[in-house]
Amino acid sequence: GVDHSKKSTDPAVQQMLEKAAREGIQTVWDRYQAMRPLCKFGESGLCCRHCLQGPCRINPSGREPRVGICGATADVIVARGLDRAIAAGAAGHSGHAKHLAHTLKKAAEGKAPDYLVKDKEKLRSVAGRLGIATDGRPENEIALDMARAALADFHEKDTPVVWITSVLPPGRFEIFSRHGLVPAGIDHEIAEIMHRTSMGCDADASNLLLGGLRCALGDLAGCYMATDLSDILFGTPSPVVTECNLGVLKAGAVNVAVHGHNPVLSEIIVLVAKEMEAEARAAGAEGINVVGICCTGNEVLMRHGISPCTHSVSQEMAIITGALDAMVVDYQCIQPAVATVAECMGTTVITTMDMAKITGATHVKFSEETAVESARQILRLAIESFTRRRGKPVEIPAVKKKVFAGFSVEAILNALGRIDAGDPLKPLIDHLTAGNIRGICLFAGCNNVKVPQDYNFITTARRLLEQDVLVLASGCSAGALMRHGFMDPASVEELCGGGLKTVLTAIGEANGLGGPLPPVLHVGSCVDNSRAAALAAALAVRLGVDLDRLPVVASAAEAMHEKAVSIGAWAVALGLPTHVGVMLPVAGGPLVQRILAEEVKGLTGGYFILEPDPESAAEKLLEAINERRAGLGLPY
Ligand code: NFS
Ligand code: SF4
Repeated sequence: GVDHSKKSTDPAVQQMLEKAAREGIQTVWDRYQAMRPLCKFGESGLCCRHCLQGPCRINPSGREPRVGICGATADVIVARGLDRAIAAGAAGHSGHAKHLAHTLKKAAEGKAPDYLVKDKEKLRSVAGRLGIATDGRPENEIALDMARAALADFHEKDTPVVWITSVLPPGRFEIFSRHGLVPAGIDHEIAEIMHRTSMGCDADASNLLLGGLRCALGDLAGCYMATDLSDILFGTPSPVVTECNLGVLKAGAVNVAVHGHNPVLSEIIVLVAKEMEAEARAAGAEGINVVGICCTGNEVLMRHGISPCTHSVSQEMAIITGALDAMVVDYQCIQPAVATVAECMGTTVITTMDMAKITGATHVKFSEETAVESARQILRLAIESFTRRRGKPVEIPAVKKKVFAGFSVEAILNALGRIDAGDPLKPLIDHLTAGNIRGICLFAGCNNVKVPQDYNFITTARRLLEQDVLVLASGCSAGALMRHGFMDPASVEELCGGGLKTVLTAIGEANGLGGPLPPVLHVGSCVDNSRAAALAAALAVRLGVDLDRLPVVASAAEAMHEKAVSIGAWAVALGLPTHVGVMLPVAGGPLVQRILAEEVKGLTGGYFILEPDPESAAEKLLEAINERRAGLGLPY
C-alpha cells in the first residue's frame, strides 16, 4: 500500500487509511490535499470580510494593496481576526459551562431527576471559594446559589467574573486590574470583541490584542467553571486504568462512541448503557461497548475509565473500522464528514443538541429533564444499527495501549499527600527546587491535518521528559500521548530522565502502585486545562511568587480549533511561555507578531513561542524553563 506515515504516526490510523484507500472512502487527509494550496491571504491573516465593501485582502509581499478599502492596515486586520478566533473559542468553552450551570440549576430545583450533586465535598469547597455560604445549608440550596452565580458570570454586573477573581494568585489579579484585563462578564467580553472588531471600530493592533487577552480570560473562566461544575455533578476524577486506541472496539458488541464535549450527555449514556446490557444481548450482541472520542471521551475516561477510541483528526477512522454502530455527538470538533463516512459504513451518527445538527445524521433531542429516556432512545438506535451489521466483516486494528489517567488536582494532591500528609505540595516544591523536576509543561490542544498526527507531541514530549520536565496533558494532546504509550507507567524507564523517574517512582510507591506513575499525567478534557492553571496557582501561592516566575510552560503543538487559540491566549495572560506548533494566522502582521512574542511579556510575563519544528520547540521550552529557574535562584 501507500505510505501513510506522513498523515499519521499512529499505526491504527495508518491501517484504516489503507482500508479507506482500498474502499474509496474520502478522509480528512484527502480533503486537505484537495484544498491545497491553501489561500495565502487567509493563512497569513490578511483577509477581512467584516463588511460588505470587501472582502479585502492585503498583499503579503508588501506590494499594493497595503490597506483595506476602509483603510484598515495589515496589523489591524490580523489582530481583529485573532480576536474573533479568541471570542469563538471562549463562546465554545463557556457555552459548555453555561450548559452545565443550567443542568446544575435544574438538578438543584428537582427539575432534572437524572442528575444530582455527586461530589458534595467539591460543592462545598468551590462554594467557599466563591463566597457562597455553606454552613448548615443543604446541598441543593448551595448548588442553586452556585448555578446562579455561574449564570451571573456571563453578563456584565457590578462585580467582575468571580470564576476569575476567585481563582488567581493575588499578584496576578493586580496585574490584570492595572492593564484592564479583568473580564466583566464572559458573554459581555465575547460580544465586545464582536463589536470592537466590526467595521470602523478598534483600529489599533495593540489595543485590539489587549481586548483579546481580556476575552481569553473570559475563556479561562468558562473552562474553570466547566471543570468545577462537572466535578460537582459527576465526581472529581481519581486515578483509573484502561486501554486506548481503535483496538478497544469489539466486533461482537454494540459499539457506541460518545464524541464531542459535554459530560451532561456522555455521563448518562455511560450509565444507561449498563442498564441496557440485557437488551443488547437479546439482539445477539456481547453487550454495549461505550468508547470515547475527543474531549467527552476524556471526561468519561477520567471519571469512569471508559476507553478512548481515537481523537481529533482521526475521528473518521473509528467509523472506517466498520465496527462502530453509533457515534453520539453533542457539539464542537465533530467533523461534519462523519455523517458521509457513516453512510458508507452503516454507522448511525446521532446528533443530540438543537444547536448542532448535521445533515445526514439522525437527531435525537437530548434534554436534561428526560436525560435517561433520551439516552435509552439513543442506545436503542445503536442496537438496531448493530442488528444490521451483525455477521458482516469488520476490520478493527489490533492496536491498543495502556492508559493510566484521572489526575485532577485533587488526585495529584492526594497522591502527594501520601508522602507528606500535612503539606502535600511540599514534595513537589522540594523536587522542583532540587531539580529532580526541572519544570512543568502542560500539553494541550488538538491534532491538525497539517502535521503528521501526533508527531509534534511525541517529539517534543520525549525531549522534555528526558530533561526531567513533569508533563501534564489535556484534550487531544493527551489522546496523542496516550496512544503512543506515554500514559503507561511501564514507559517511565524508557522516556524519563533520572530525576523525574525518581519522583514518579516515589509517588507511585507511596500510593501502593508498586512502581511509578505514568510519564505523562492526564488532567482531562480541554476545559480541564483549568486544572493545570489551578495547580500552577497553588504552586505560586505556596512559593510566594507570581505565576510568571514559575518554571511552568504550555504547548499546543498541533493546535487546530479556535478554542486552542483562546486557551493559548489565557496561558499567556497568566504569564506562561506558550508554544504553538502550527502557524497562527498572524504572519501578515509584523507588529502583531512582535506583540505576541515579545511585547506582551512586559504586561503579563507570558508570551507566545510560534515554532513549527517540534525539536526546536522543545529547546525553546527548556530555555524558558531554565530562565525561570535562574530567576528563582534554582540550579538548572
Ligand atoms: Ni480541545 Fe477537545 Fe480535541 Fe482540539 Fe477539539 S476535542 S476541546 S479543541 S480537537 S483538543
Ligand atoms: Fe475591507 Fe475594511 Fe470592510 Fe474589512 S472592514 S472588508 S478591511 S472595508
